[in-house]
Amino acid sequence: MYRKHSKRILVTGATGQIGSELTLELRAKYGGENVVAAGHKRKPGEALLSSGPFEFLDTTRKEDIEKIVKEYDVDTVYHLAAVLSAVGEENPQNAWNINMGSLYNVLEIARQYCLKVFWPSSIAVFGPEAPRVKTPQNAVLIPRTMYGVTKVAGELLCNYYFLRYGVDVRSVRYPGIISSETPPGGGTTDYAVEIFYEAIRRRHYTCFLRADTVLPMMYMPDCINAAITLMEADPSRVRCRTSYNVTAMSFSPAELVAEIKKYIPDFVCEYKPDFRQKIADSWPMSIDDSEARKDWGWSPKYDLASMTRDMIDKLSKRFVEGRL
Ligand code: AKB
Repeated sequence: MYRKHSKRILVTGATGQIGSELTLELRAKYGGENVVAAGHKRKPGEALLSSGPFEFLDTTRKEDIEKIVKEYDVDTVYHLAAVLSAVGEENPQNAWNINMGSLYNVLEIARQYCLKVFWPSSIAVFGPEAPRVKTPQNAVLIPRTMYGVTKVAGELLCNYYFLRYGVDVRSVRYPGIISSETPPGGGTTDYAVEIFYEAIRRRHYTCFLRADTVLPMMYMPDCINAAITLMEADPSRVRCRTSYNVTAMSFSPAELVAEIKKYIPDFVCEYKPDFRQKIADSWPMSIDDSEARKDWGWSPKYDLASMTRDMIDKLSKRFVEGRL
């Protein structure tokens, strides 16, 4: 069931927060023409369009995914298309249909065409019954959001396809992802990206979480590195086929504000918690990722200080150039 060399990769959700940067990294590594970006935006960004093939794709339509897999002779899929936690609570039925429907389609196609699959799970698999500090890999999974429900069901489905059909599917449970290129959409951890844009543009931000809400987070270079390192690991090192805990740092909005103020001293943050507070309160504050470190050498590079420095540096340059 394992193919030795990846030659053609399909990235679904390629116009999203993770997809837009992961696709470029995969193209740099494997060649632009070998990485097909697929998304549901009719007009993706210039960087995606000019560096390799782009296909419009609705991942709930199995035949459309299959068409791309056949046309490009795809052997590896990074399946990122999904509805996130906050948007998922606005329309849980839609979140179930998109998240589960598209994963099921990808796994079925992987079974039929012998594909290797990367699929991101999330810290949203945990609920209040799990220990909230240093949440272990095998803690109880009773999420309170539909997004979390789809991630738990998705992990079980991945494990099933591995055990039953030998599909080489690999997954990590991402914490909140902070990035400078494409903003996230519809997550509970999105404040940690929005705050940088608003700090630079307006010196003011209204945060939708309480000042003391600690959540696990990761900077985009580490997020990409986790996906590619896991996908390149020898199969014998991938002992977990549900999903690996991974993390890089944990902080609260107040701690992030203090770090940003080192660069923008007159920055002011107000706090007006909304429905997302309840979601955040049901999630871990920190994650134990020792199994990922032990099994396939996971090791993040960025902490709160180095991530903040890099974000401020990148976004300030764009602001000065009038591109923010
Ligand atoms: C979200 O906030 O929904 C995501 C996640 C933690 O999976 N960023």
